[in-house]
Amino acid sequence: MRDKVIDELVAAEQKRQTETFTLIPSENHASKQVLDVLGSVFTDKYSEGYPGKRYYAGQENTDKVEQLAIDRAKQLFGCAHANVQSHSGAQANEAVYHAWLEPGDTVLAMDLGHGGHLTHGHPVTVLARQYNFIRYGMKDVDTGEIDYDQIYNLAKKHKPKIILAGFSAYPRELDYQKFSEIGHEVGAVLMADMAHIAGLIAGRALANPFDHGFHIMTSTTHKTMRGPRGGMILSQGTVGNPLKKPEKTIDNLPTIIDRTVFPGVQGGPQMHAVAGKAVAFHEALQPEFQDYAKQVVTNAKRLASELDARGFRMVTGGTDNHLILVNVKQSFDIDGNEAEAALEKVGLIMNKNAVPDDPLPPFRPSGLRLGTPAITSRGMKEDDMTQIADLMQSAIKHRNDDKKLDLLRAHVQELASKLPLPSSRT
Ligand code: DSN
Repeated sequence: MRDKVIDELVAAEQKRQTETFTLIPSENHASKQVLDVLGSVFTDKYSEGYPGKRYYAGQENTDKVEQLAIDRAKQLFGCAHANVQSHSGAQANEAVYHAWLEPGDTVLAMDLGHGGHLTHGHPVTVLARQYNFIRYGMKDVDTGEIDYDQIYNLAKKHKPKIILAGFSAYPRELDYQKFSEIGHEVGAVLMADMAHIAGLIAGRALANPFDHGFHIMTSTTHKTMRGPRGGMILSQGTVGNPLKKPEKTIDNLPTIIDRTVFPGVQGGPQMHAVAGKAVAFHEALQPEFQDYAKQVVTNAKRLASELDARGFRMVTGGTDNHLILVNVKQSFDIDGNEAEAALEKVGLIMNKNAVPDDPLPPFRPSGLRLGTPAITSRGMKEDDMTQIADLMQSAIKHRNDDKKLDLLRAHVQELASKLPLPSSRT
């Protein structure tokens, strides 16, 4: 018997997404084909191993699907190797650490409070029990300048095995060349966690760490990549046979990584997700995707300047990518929860977030994080950012006036009705 309750919840979620604007910077709207493939018969198949080297029969189609995903990822990012089996960005990072590090080895990574990610060694993670994480941060939170002298000094002192560039709440470009020079001087593997901006790199809107001597890039496939939820690991080096244990060298990273993903930390890959990744990479290889990636950044920059003009104080003063971090405590003397709730009432969906060295606790932080990947997928251009900024300002100003909030919500719904989700376009 069909589960009508879940059918109704899917329909309700479709309606919620259609009638609101998603401004959470790590969310996006996948295409119809990505959604179709995720619900395909590939979900039924076990494919432990890699194309041509499987532990189960019946792989004539899965082998082709995975090889296409691998080849397209390599083409998009200009690298020698791609592992598309990681179930998430967190698992991709975990696999890289286990591939290259011995217990107790040191990783130099960005502090969570300055924009890094939990998997970059936050003390609450299991990873922090196994490895020694040293953290760097911004020199100046008003400009977002990373303290490269601090990174150099920490690298000389602690001799990290991995130097990690990457973030989940940092609105500026990183200087990959500087990371690379430091990493090569101390003999560290250079790893870029590009989960947030991989689509912007693939779309040539932002710099590619591989152009600056990085060895490894990890990412999710659902954020700016606009594909299915999942992860991937890209690397340089020589691709070898993952069934044979190679010597631990930088050149052998591709093989070491493959062996660590499977059988090291995962069992069967989720072939419906791998097929969805292949579709998303195909979409990202089209010329229109470059227009999309550039528009995401143009929209974010314009939104930042419109917000600035309305009294929103932003960490680093603006943005170079898709992401904006507002200090709502400093701007309006409210916390991130109050701002998030008021904006949700009018149909603008974003998330509370800590600001650097936040005096408030993580569940009630001072900041609000937002971004433009999803609204750009719905077709918004830079001139539309004025309306978004106006609506945000009004929602915060009238946060205790339910009647006014209802009127604003009706206005958002009307705007949203003209911009259908990409998956519902024919
Ligand atoms: N949850 C993701 C984000 O929102 O940035 C990172 O893991």
